[in-house]
Amino acid sequence: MITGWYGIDTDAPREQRRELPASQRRAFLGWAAVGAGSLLLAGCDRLSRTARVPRVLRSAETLTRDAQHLLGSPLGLAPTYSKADIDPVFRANGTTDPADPGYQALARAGFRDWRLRIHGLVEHPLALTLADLRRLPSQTQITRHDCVEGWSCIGQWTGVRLQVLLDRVSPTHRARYVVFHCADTMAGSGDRYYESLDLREAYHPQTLLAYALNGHTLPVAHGAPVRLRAERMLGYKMAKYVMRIELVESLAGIAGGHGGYWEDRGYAWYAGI
Ligand SMILES: Nc1nc2c(c(=O)[nH]1)N[C@H]1C(S)=C(S)[C@@H](COP(=O)(O)O)O[C@H]1N2
Ligand SMILES: [Mo]
Repeated sequence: MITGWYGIDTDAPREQRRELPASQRRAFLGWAAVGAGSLLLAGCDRLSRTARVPRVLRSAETLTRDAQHLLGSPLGLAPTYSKADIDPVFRANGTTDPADPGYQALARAGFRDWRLRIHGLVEHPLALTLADLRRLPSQTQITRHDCVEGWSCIGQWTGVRLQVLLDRVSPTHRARYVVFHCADTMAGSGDRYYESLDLREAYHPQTLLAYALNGHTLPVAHGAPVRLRAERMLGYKMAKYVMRIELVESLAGIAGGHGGYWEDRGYAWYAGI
């Protein structure tokens, strides 16, 4: 386990962490182009600036995103914390026990039969077991989760960088978004939870598919067997119970067309904090 690169623990071989594949290089150039100015943001209460205003107008949302891209440091890393900062109990929110019978059967069998499908606009579609994921280079990070409802929790997440998986499937040049399809249907609507990121956020070095929380197998309440961690985003972006990942050119054809279960109900798609 090597500590310190990006302030993150990782056991990825050094050469893997240094060399940017072409796909990531594209996203990286975006960060590198923006440069200095991050100090301006230091010390602000990030949560109170954004978290209480979920219903951002779509135009204002674009403005927020562009401003953050301009002000962000080249890598735009979310803050990381020490072990002493970890909250003893990580609050669970939204679905905490999916009712879907297929999911429940998978959970009863310890997710042995679960397969993570990665498909859509990719050269090499994949289906991975949990054991496959655990064999890939892992990354551990202690971060703060900010829910739009106004609470936060600090926890330690371990998983595989989404970047590692994307490099294996090779998104085609048409792919622009990564969609996460979840196992749970939401009370009331009966619609399935889903979320999406653009490639820039998907290739971000802190974006993980996490299978452990605070050193333990991810509990069902927090999204077993894997959940997304997109550390620069609000909590609702971090899809739990991920069943398949789809690369698409446009979000228009999926569910309500706004890129996520809550987005289809008026929340901002770009939920950067
Ligand atoms: N599949 C799924 N993912 C989800 C949700 C959900 O209801 N279903 N809730 C979201 C919200 S609003 C938050 S704050 C976080 C909560 O994650 P936690 O239960 O680990 O705290 O998950 C997000 N991801
Ligand atoms: Mo949330």
